Parts: sequence; structure tokens; C-alpha cells
Amino acid sequence: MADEVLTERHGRVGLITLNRPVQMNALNGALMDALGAALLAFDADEGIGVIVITGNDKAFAAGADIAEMADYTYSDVYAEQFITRNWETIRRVRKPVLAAVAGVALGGGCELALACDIVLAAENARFCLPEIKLALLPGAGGTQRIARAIGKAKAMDMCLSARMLDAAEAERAGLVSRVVPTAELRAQALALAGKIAEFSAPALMVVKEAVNRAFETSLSEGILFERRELYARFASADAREGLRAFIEKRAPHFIHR
Ligand code: CO8
Repeated sequence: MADEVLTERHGRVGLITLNRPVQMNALNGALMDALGAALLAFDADEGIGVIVITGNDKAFAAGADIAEMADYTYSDVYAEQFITRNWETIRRVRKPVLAAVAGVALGGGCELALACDIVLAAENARFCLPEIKLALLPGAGGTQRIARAIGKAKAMDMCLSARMLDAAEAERAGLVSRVVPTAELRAQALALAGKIAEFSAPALMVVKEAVNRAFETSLSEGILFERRELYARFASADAREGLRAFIEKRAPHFIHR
């Protein structure tokens, strides 16, 4: 099997590199299946705290593989559970997932970044949802996540006119959290992920779940969920250690329990 994704470990960070450079990392079924398997493997690995997904300098990913989709019929996509089969995997990952985006993040590539928890962009990053040019729509969560990420006006502009955002505008709009020099993207992504991965793993999972709850529920239900999770933290070894370490003016030693 070709290596559609490459995986590396950097301390407590699991790095996944999308690896179809000749096709600008177009997201065919094999790549998405491999990405899902790599995500689940890192998610189950107690030695990993944070997962980073990246591409290459030219392309994070240029979208769904157009050649693969060209002859799809309704029966094909229904039977194969297109999108559902491998994109729902991303939603099952409990650890923080950071997208490190250089070059183009188009269509499904932009949607993949949107499905991650933090998006770090290189100065040369470009974000676009050009599916309308193919008479399709951003169908891997794009219409829903882009509206939540950047608001209706810009979301409609991107989806209806295929307008491209450069890294600076994407940061202003709230699609990405930080912009870094292109040559430093990988190092800065690993450094940020490494810093986060030192925090208590179960606390990170709870934070991710709680923030994501904000998109799924009312404010009062979300706050109730948050409060219960805060109470539950007091039953954890790591919260006890974090509080004690502060009082004792020393660095905490988390055991991820
Ligand atoms: N699918 C398949 N092949 C692609 C794709 C793609 N999305 N993008 C690029 N390639 C291939 C090209 O065909 C070319 O191959 P070849 O050399 O064999 O002709 C090679 O990659 C290099 O591309 P270019 O020669 O075009 O390189 P340029 O630097 O001139 O342009 C671009 C790069 C701007 C990325 C250009 O290739 C482009 O516009 N690509 C298409 C972008 C696009 O429309 N993406 C949206 C696809 S639709 C989609 O994502 C649906 C989302 C919902 C479902 C998600 C499920 C995964």
C-alpha cells in the first residue's frame, strides 16, 4: 500500500503528514482512510497528547480528489458512505488536533482544517471553498463549520463566490488562530503542540469536549456541562497535582490521570 500519510512521533506529539504531493494532496478515499487510521492510532496511544496534521509547502490539501469523484453515482456514494465513512472518524478523536497549513487548503482541504481544533497557518496559506465551480457544495462539514468559524457574511461569500482568503484575512476572520513564517510552520506547530501535550491529557480532552459543546447546545446547558466537568476535575490526580504544585511554587508533574 502506498504511504498516503506519513506518521512521526515527536515526544508526546503525533505528526501526520498528508503525502500525495504530486496531486497537491488531493483527498482520495485511500488517503482519508489512512488519515482516519493514523488519527485513531494516535488517539489510542497513551504516549501521545496532541496530534498535528500537515501537508507540504505548496499544499495542505487541494480538496477531494476530482478524478475519483468524476464518475460517482448516487448509488456509489450512498453504498460506500462517502464522507461518512472516513470523515466521521475525525469527530471521534478526543485529543487536540492541530492543523498546520501551508499553501492551498481548498475545498475538502479547507474543510479538513476546519475540522481540526487549532489551525496554524503559514504566511503563504490560502483558504478557499471552490466546490461551487464544480456545481457541488462544501459537503464535508464545510457549510456548517465555516459559518460557525467566521460568521454568515464571509461564509456565504466563500461558499457562493469561491472567494479565496489569504492567511492574514483568514486570521482576521477567525478561521486560523496564528500566522507564522512559512519556513517556520513545522517547527512552530510542533512547538505549540509539544507545549499543549505537556498539560494533563484528560484535562485537555475535557476542554476540547466542552468547547465543542458550545456549538451543539444552548448556553445554559453548555454551562451546566462545563460546571459538571469542573467538579469532576477535583476527582483527578492531575488537578490535585496542578493545584499543589502552584502552592509549592514548583512545576507540576502530570501523570495524565
Ligand atoms: N483532485 C485531483 N487532482 C488534483 C486536485 C484535486 N482536487 N487538485 C490538483 N490536482 C492535480 C492536478 O490535476 C495535477 O495533476 P496532473 O499533473 O496529473 O494534471 C496536479 O494535481 C497539479 O495540479 P495543477 O497542475 O493544477 O497545479 P497548479 O499549481 O497549476 O494549481 C491548484 C494548483 C490551484 C490546487 C489547482 O490544481 C486546483 O484548482 N485544483 C482543484 C481545487 C478544487 O477545486 N478543489 C475542490 C475539490 S471539490 C471538494 O473538495 C469537495 C469537498 C466535499 C467532499 C470532501 C471529501 C474529501
